[in-house]
Amino acid sequence: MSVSLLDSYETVTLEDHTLEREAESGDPTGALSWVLSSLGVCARMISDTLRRARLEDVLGTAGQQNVQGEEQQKLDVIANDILVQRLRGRDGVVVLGSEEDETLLYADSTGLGQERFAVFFDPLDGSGNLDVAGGVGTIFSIYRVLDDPRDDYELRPGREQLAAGYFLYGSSTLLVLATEGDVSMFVLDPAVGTFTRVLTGIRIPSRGNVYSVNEANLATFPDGFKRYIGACRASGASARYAGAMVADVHRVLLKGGIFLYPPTAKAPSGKLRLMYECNPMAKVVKEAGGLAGTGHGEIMDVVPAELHQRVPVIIGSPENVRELLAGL
Ligand code: AFP
Repeated sequence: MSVSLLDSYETVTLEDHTLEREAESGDPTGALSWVLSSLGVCARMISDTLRRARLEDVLGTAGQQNVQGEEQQKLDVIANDILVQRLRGRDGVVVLGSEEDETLLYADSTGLGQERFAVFFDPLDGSGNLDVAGGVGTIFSIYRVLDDPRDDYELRPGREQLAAGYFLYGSSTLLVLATEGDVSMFVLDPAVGTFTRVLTGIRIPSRGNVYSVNEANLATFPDGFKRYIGACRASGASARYAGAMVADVHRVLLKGGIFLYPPTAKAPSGKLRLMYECNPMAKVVKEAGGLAGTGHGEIMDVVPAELHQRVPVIIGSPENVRELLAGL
């Protein structure tokens, strides 16, 4: 009997996966795969920088605030520079929108096969966790650009996202990628340097017993949210809150439950940003069979008025989200 070792080497990388999906969708130009591969390189660079941050003394604040008046960490600035520099030079990427930059950035790119993209990102979500080695992530959202953007690109609702996802820099570095009809997960293999697919066709559990919310703000939540959280407590549900949307939504995606950031007295329109936090997370969760709303409709239906717009967020397993919405 001959022994074949080939099966153990049959891995699917991020690039294999995206090329496969592009071919299936009848668009085998490889243009999107080119952008995702570039994001993968950025994530490897960010991941490496994070793992060495304490050794290289790049923790702590950068001594400046971002456009939203939030204290920037040195690593927020580094992660943003990595993404902007690499993506700006990538064929096909013509518009960039970052949490750390005040306005949209435009790149002069022709595009592979004339495919052109706008990419939005939160370079380092949860950066308040950096000093304590907690989970942080990079969130991204990609749109196809149809018209010539030349300095007046019109922001589009999340429903038009072509692909979205996040890198989570936790005990391992992983990527969750949502494309039309699929959510897949990849783990960075540090020895080989590739994102290797470990799960595909991810489905969120229809219900979960975890709720994830900053309960310190409870007193100023609207009444419907207060009642829902009271019901969660009474039902024996567990609370989990990492303070990084990436880490909290990732738990909900795999184990079920609900993640919330309701309006508060401090942030009456919600705290989390539509274009590079809520829309991409909504796409991931919805493509996996979950729900994502603002309390007044679907997140991905919101027509954006500006790059840094904030919205309230209710996201997670369909039964949990429906229960909350029914009581609002
Ligand atoms: P930072 O990136 O400034 O740490 O903010 C993280 C975040 O945008 C999101 O990832 C968290 O879910 C949320 O803010 C935490 O906010 P609170 O500290 O108000 O709970």
